[in-house]
Amino acid sequence: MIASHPKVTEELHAAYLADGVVKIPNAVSEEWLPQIEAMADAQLLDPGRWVTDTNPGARRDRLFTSRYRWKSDPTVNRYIYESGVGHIAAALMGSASARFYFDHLLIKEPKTQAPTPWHQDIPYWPFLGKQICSAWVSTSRVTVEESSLEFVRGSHRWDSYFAPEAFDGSKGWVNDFEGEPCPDVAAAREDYDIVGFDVEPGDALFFSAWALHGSPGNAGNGRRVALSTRWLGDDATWYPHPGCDPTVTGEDTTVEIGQYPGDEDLFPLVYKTPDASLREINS
Ligand SMILES: O=C(O)CCC(=O)C(=O)O
Repeated sequence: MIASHPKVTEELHAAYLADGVVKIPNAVSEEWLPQIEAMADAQLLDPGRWVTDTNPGARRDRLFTSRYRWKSDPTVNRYIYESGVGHIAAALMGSASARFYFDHLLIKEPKTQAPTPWHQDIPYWPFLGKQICSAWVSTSRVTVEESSLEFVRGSHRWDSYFAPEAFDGSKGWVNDFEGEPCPDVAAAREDYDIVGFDVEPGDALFFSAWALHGSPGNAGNGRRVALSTRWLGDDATWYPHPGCDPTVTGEDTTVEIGQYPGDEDLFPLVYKTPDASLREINS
């Protein structure tokens, strides 16, 4: 049986399938927001292992990201299991379950010039499958001008797989990928059906890993803190490849290429419908 959730109405589910993105108002209760902000402050002071940073140490004009903290950071760990976003993700993806892949903290200090470049998530990740999504939550009210996200509506259905690009412009693992570069959406916005979402604290943008998205710099005077969590549905399969994120590789798991990633230590099952057996999820 496919997951259902009171916040995922039929209209929202249909919009997710058609557009590749929806906003779920108040997806996350407000108690999480100061905890995420405190975790972000701590990361800026003492960054984790997997960081990108366009302007280290600056209080303005800086895009800082830190990912894969869930095993060591108690706030992120509790958020994954207790915030309920995994359940909503399962319902939107039309899946009976949601396994967790990784967390991604994205901070844009005031007056940050750097946009988050237009990209698809899936080529960065060692998975294939249509039931893979993110839940992006900002701790404060943000408009698109203050760096909320924009999407090319329906791009998750294009069947494209564009080369990943580092958010801070650096060379690195992404360069091992050989393939079609992402189109320059920013240079020809009128050619695309772009939809942007202003958000209130605790709203979540759920979007397919295949959807083309990005965000402008932060023209505002406040820090923008967002936590994006990544979710794997029933049809996800393991697909490590050159140019994908090195946080988790084939050396870390016994899952074989093409198999469902049922590795509890690396990709924990956070939600499943009461009647879903692990056998169903694996088939
Ligand atoms: O927060 C941002 O600027 C970008 C977020 C993003 O690309 C993602 O969560 O996949």
